[in-house]
Parts: sequence; C-alpha cells; structure tokens
Amino acid sequence: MQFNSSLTQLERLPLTTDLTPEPTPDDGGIDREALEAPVAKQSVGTLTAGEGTNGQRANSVSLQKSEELRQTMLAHRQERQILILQDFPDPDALSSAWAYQLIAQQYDIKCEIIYAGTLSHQENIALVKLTGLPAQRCPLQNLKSKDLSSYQGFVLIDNQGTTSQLVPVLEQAGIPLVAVIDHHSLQGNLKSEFVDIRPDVRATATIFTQYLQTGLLPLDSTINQHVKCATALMHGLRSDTNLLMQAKEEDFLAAAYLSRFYDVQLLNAILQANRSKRVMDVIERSLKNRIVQNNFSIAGVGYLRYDDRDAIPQAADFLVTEENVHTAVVYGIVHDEDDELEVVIGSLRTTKLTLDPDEFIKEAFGQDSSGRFFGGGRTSAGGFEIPMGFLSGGNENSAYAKMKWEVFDAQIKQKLLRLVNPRDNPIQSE
Ligand SMILES: [Mn+2]
Repeated sequence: MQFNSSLTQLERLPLTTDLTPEPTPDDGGIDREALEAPVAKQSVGTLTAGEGTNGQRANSVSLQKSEELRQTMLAHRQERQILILQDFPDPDALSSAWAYQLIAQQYDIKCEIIYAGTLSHQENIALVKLTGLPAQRCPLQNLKSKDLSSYQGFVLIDNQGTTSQLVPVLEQAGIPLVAVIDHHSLQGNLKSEFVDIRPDVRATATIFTQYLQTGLLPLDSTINQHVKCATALMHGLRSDTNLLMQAKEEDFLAAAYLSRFYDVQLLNAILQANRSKRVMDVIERSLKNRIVQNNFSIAGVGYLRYDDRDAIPQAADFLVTEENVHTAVVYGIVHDEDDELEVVIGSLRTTKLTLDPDEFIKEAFGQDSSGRFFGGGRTSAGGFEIPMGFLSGGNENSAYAKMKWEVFDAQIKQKLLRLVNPRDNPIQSE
C-alpha cells in the first residue's frame, strides 16, 4: 500500500471495460450443467498465451487446481462453511473470499466471511462499503459463544491459520478444514481436503481470477455483483503486487482478464480514501523514532489503539521511500480494550530483491514455545505478532507502561540489528 499520489500515473492508463456480454442463463448466470462438467480447457486461452515453460506449468497447475476445487465443492453441496481471513484482512484476502463465496453459491454452499480484528486501513473500509463486500467482523468471544454445529467446514483464504485467532476455536469444535487457498510460503502442516498454496504467485486474487477464468464462475459484466467482485479482485491484486510492479506473468494475465469486467471509477473511489489523523500521528512517530543502519530503517511507535493497527504497515510503506533505505520495519504495542490484550505488531517492507521478508522475520524472531513462528511474509512485505501474555495491561500506571515499552522496544531492536549488522551499535538518525 502506498500514498495515493503515487497512483495517479497508473490511474491515467487507459483501461477498457467495454466487453460485449455473453448470454447467460436466467438463474443469475448459473449454468447447472456446466457445474457437473470438468473445467473447460478452451476457456483459458489467455492462460496459455505464455510460450515459456513457466507459463505452461502455471497453466496446468491452475487447471488442475480449478478442477480439484470444483470436485471439492461438488462433494460439499448444500453445506454451510465459514471462511476465515487473517485478523486484519487486506484487499487480497477480502476480494478472494468474496470470489470463493460466489463460486460456492453455485453449489448451494452458504459461506460466511469472517475476521477477528478490524478493517483498520481506510482503503479496506472503503472497499467493503463501496462494493458491499460481504465480510463481517467476528471477535474471538463472539465465535466462542456461537453455535457452530450448523457449519460443516471452514476455509482459509490468503492465510494458513497462523494469522487468525479464530482457527483454534473451529478446530476445537471439530469443524473440518475444507480448503486452504493462499500465496504465502508454507507455514506448516495443515490437514485440509483441498490445498492450493502457491508462493510463486504474487496474490491470492490471481489464483481466484484463474479459477473464474477456467470456468468455475464465468464473469458476466451485466451482473452488478460480478463487476464489483472483479473490481475488488483488481484492487487486491494491485495492492499485493505494489501496483503490479512485483507482478509476474500470471498476475498480469489475471489483471488483463479482470480489466474486461472491473469498474475503473469504483476502484478510483476506493483508492481515494483518506488517512485518519491518528494514522498520520503514527507515521509522524515512526519518522521521529526511526534509526537507519545499513539501509534498514527501524522504528518503534509505542502504544496504539486496536483500530489503528494498520497505521503500522502504512508507516513502513512510508519509511521505505527514504533515500538509501531499502528495508523498513515498524512495530508497536497494540492494545485491545475489549479483551485487555496486548500484542506487539510489526510490519516489514523492502525494495531489496534479495531480501526474503519471510526468512528475515523467521530468522529475527524465531518461534514460540509451541514451535509457531511469530510471523512471516511474501515478496517485499512481511509482518509479525508477538503476544504479550502475562505482561498485558496495567498501563494505567504510566511508569510501568513506559518501562514495558522500553523493554520490548530494546528487545525487538536487538533481534533486528543482529541481522542488519551483527557488530555495530545502532546509530540514531537524529
Ligand atoms: Mn495476499
């Protein structure tokens, strides 16, 4: 994610939405016979456009996975499923889940899209409001008190369960994991009926666009919901690829397909959303507190409200734009007033091609006592979450709160600087 001003050039590119709609059956575009038929190979013409072996391999993987997903959906007709997004979902997760829901609808599978945290980025709030995207906040306590017996399965999208508090509740309730669709590096062993994890693809929205394209749900530009979902997928794809700068052939092909259906004006409206004052304040703190060493910019921003959590990646996005900085890490203590819970949240952004955020974060922070990593990443971006457990709360005592922040701040800096520069002491940028 980046500042709006940097978008203007791309926004001016001519993008067409004029596609002659194909005739569709009366029941909202659902062709019952087509559901029974294996995915049609001829419908993926653009996927085979690549002559290289990579293009061909990608094509055969997407065809095979589409077919597997179709079989999985057939086997779960008329069921109810819960789609779990990361606690703070991004456009890639939100749009992909919506696409899953629309595909599943054809098989009479009812899906509820939920996340435990909040939509803290102004663009995400705009995305959900302006497209009517059917995702709902479901805090941990709400899920715990919910009768889960009517759900036959849950699905993880754009995550592998490590970034959601909700997964353990579903596991304990004995609800089976039906599908995992993600593009992050493999986070561990997952027992799922359907698995499509492709770390070489830059966005989950690309994977879902391929599902649509291979015939799991042929998009129709006369159906309003399809246009909105295509717009959401375009936003997800762009935001996970740094406006296509990190996009690979498959992502471009997916974007090309979506360009026939998406609504340019709607996407523009989503991108126009402004930052709140509190987000601006966090960016200011990150600027003041940053230390720059070996082209790394590291900033602790202290305490933040739960709803402002997304200010952290936005601050990292900003710090990485400084001259001579290739990697920025911003972190703070996020306080959830409802649950008296505190967690250290951090974000990494890098423009250095040889730096793997996933490896870097795993190496810097290691694992917790149960062997779970505190975070991970994808190309150019990563994040971590360190629960504060017993040390949570007690912040009415400001001396204690200050001391606690200083300890965490020092510890995180030590761990990061060990990798940034094994010997030297941090140099203050002021
Ligand atoms: Mn993603």
